[in-house]
Amino acid sequence: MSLIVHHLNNSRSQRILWLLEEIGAPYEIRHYQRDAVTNLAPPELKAVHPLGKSPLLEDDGRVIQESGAIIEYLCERHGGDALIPPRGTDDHVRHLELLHFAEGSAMTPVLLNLYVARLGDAAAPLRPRIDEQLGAHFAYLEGEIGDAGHFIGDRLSAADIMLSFPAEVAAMNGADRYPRLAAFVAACHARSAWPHPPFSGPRSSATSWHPRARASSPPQPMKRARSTASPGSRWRWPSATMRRPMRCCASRFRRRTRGWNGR
Ligand SMILES: N[C@@H](CCC(=O)N[C@@H](CS)C(=O)NCC(=O)O)C(=O)O
Repeated sequence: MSLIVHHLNNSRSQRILWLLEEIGAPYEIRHYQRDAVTNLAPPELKAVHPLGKSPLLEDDGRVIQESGAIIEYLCERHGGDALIPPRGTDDHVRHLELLHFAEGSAMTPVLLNLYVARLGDAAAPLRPRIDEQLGAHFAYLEGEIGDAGHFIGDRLSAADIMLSFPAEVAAMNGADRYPRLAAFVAACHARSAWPHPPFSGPRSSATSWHPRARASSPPQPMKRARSTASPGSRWRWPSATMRRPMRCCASRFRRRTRGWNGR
């Protein structure tokens, strides 16, 4: 039985699709659409895992949650060894840190920013600390990219894949302040394995993200989500971040989504 990715549109699950394409493991996608108003995941995801979040990976009946764990699991068991530096090396330790930094640290100020923006002016007392933390985490990542354009050594690693999401947030909010992260994001988007979403527009909904993947439940056309952009914040939303990869195929497919405010 092949791997199944429970994939929510406009979500961090894109990293799992990217990794699977990089390692060439066969997989199926089960598609879930965010609610048009709340942008939350549909209740059907709770039937797969009690938290009802994506990504979720199913392998022979076992359901694995948490992007970093899924990525380590796939690298270990499904042909991604080359994306992890050899154990016992300094690079391996650095890789471990950065792989977990993506969800364990970098996403905290990003999500805080997302949530407090809903408070409008009431968020003002929190804003300096959140902005400072966003800046600190992104500046740290900017400094961790090597001259070869990767976080570890001179080739793509699983940490690169995990960090692509916070790097997109940084690049969308300050390409001038984070030129290395911006170049890194551009290089990620240029890889042939990067998952472009063909079903974000009016094209046939039976098409999955990637020609190699089989769509076992076809995606529904995306509905227009309510915009929740914060007038008080100088940071742009992760929604903008998630629109970035969609722009890759904007010439081919008209984009119909706006204002992703999902978690
Ligand atoms: N740390 C988790 C985060 C999972 C998560 O929060 N996923 C979001 C999408 S990016 C989600 O499913 N949100 C929908 C909801 O909370 O209803 C991971 O990386 O797997």
